[in-house]
Amino acid sequence: MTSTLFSPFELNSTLTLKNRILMAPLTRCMADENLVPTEQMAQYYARRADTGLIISEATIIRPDGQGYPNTPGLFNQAQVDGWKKVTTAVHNNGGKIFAQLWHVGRVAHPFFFGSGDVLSASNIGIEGSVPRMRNLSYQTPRAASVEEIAQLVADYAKAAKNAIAAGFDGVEIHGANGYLIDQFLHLASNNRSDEYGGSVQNMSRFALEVVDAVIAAVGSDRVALRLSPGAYFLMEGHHDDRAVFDHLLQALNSRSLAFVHIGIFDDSMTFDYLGGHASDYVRKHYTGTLVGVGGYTAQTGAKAIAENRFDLVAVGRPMIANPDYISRVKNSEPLKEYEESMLQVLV
Ligand code: FNR
Ligand code: 8K6
Repeated sequence: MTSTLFSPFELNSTLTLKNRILMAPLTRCMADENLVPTEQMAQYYARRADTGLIISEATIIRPDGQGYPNTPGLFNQAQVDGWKKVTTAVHNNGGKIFAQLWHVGRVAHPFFFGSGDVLSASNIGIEGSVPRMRNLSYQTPRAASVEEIAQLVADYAKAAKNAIAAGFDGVEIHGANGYLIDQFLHLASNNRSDEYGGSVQNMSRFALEVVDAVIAAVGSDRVALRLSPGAYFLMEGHHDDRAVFDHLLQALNSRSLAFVHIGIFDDSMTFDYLGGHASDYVRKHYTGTLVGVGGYTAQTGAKAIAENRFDLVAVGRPMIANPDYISRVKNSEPLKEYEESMLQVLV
């Protein structure tokens, strides 16, 4: 029974969603050579405006946050103008859209931004190479200094302001999937001994500073956060990670965010150190609106919401395969199966 998905959901006094199905953030690597969103991207998002909320593909806050080709930015006027076309097209079709704010940290490659260091929480690198550009191996990052951390926090806030100037309804801070903020939150990538490492308070500090700066910039009603307490991508899990997330989620309870969103590919995964599914773990510790994701259909998403496991469901790959996902589900029409080859064009 999916009808519960199609009733409006009040996120807060500023934003009400027309249904409970979100378009998950999906990197498409289709921005132009200056990382400006294109007209094709505007049409692609506009076709999905009947979802309750679109979360944009991850969008870099500054040049050294880039780790994949042609990912859009939100750090100059041309990019703001490009995104304005996207948000206008979505709004004209009656939709709402948040920008996902991204810095990849140690997953960055200077190939994309010229000279300069790759920054992370610590000087702990990852193995492997940039997808689609296998000749570019990942570099050992440099631990950001306290001054550089302050600048990063300011740059997240500036990108959030740019997002609002570009017409977005809000922002989702990308704190998940092994990227910069997540690199501060996990033991495998943070061995600092200053105020940003070594204790649960210190390891949570960068994430909370970014959250607070972005809230100060655009207001808490328009700010969401994506988190991966269960390490599954570009990150190794550690038994003691849990205490960090226990602390972080408790601290987030008093921040009045629009929502927290699980960062995971398949929510049927379980994590020993979290005592089960990542979504169930966050539900237990976080009292605000929670978005579940990862392998859900409209049916299984509706069931999870009915069981109070989360409040809203985000859909990723099926949304790539089916621009008309919402009407197909509403009318019980069959869905097209997602295939990786679909990533080559914006349909
Ligand atoms: C993703 N995902 C993702 N997550 C994120 O936070 N920012 C992003 O830019 C991307 N980009 C991205 C690209 C592609 C091609 C895929 C397949 C996935 C993860 C995505 O938001 C979602 O969590 C997963 O796809 C799981 O949901 P589904 O696809 O099972 O509904
Ligand atoms: C060039 C394309 C760049 C796409 C970047 C974002 C892709 C995110 C996809 C996440 C995939 C995670 C798969 C990990 C599964 C691990 C299961 C243990």
